[in-house]
Amino acid sequence: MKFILAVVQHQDASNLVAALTEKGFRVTRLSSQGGFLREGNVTLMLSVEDPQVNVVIATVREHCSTRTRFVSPMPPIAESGEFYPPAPLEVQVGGATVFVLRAETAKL
Ligand code: 2BA
Repeated sequence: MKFILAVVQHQDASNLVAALTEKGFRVTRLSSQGGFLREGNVTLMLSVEDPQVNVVIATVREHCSTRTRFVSPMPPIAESGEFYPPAPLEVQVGGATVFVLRAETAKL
């Protein structure tokens, strides 16, 4: 048994959950937020048998795209009368960040 946590982008989450559910997986969807961009993302939790891990990962790969985001760094403290706007920083987000952990399931 494995426990899978997949951090995905909002834009991909609904299609991914639908695809996983169609394949018979039970999924829990949590609203989460990335520490770096401070933007909302979605964390999916699944508990699956070992041979199913690759099926889940393939489904995630199929539905999650890489996207480019631009982050504006804080401007430096300007000297009097001078202003140098910092160049936006380009960041690649996704497709997905997936963690696979050994697990035991107990349903109470
Ligand atoms: P964020 O923390 O908001 O990160 C968004 C994207 O910013 C990351 O995309 C990565 O490209 C970049 N990034 C993150 N930290 C950085 C840093 N210190 N310096 C430069 N660039 C940085 P992804 O790697 O695709 O991650 C997407 C989201 O997945 C993350 O959102 C976070 O919520 C989660 N995540 C990624 N790696 C994780 C990890 N090791 N542990 C827990 N959550 C993780």
